[in-house]
Amino acid sequence: MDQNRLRIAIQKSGRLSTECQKLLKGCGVKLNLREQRLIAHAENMPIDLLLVRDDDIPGLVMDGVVDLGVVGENVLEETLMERQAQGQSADYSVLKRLDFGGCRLSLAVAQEFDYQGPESLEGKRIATSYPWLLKRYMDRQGVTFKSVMLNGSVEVAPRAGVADAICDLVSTGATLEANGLVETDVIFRSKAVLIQSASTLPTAKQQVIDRLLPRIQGLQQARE
Ligand code: PRT
Ligand code: ZN
Repeated sequence: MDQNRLRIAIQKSGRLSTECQKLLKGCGVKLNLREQRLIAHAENMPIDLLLVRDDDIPGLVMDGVVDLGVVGENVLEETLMERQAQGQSADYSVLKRLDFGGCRLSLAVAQEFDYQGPESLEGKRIATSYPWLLKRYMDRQGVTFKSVMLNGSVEVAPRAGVADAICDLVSTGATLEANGLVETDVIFRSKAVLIQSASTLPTAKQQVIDRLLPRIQGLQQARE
């Protein structure tokens, strides 16, 4: 990779990818994304895009492998807590909270569960992809529980007898409803954010960021 080109990590395919590409396009960045490769070079600006899984984006930024990244605050905060616990570098700064990717991380139980509050989950198994965010919330509630780590199909865990409750992302609530679950506690509210690595950038790269930011600001204002 060319050291002089600004490196931005975005989700390759998923809920954030279309919006990210739209954002860059709106900033005047011309991309050739036809071939689904790891790296895409902007044609008219010194920018290289890294197309990766969203879970990898915070680490790439915190390790200084890329200069910028767009990721959900849920993934960012979870990675931050995990890396801090493991003594890994976890520095970054948020350049902009974006107006897409909105969702909430919530606890949910089966309709027939007699839920009286987080204390109803004392000693229970909770399926989640966000064990750190869940633990922080439950610690604050003074409730101990067993975490069942699942990276997919979290919503079927109660029916499958794998867990008593779940902690998963919700946007419309349709997935919970379809699985006979009821949302009980919102534990984290999230949107996509543009983050920057903590390392000092060469002037040329910083100038590209200084050109992009007002454009992003303008795009978001236009959509309000
Ligand atoms: O492959 P990769 O690892 O990159 O993608 P992924 O499958 O891990 O993530 P993806 O594309 O599903 O989500 C990327 C990001 O979008 C998340 O980290 C959130 O920041 C944001 N986001 C916004 C959501 C949702 N809304 C959302 N509804 N992420 C996931 N969901 C899922 C949720 O997990 C549940 O399965 O959608 C379902 C619930 O939706 P509703 O509308 O039925 O409530
Ligand atoms: Zn992911």
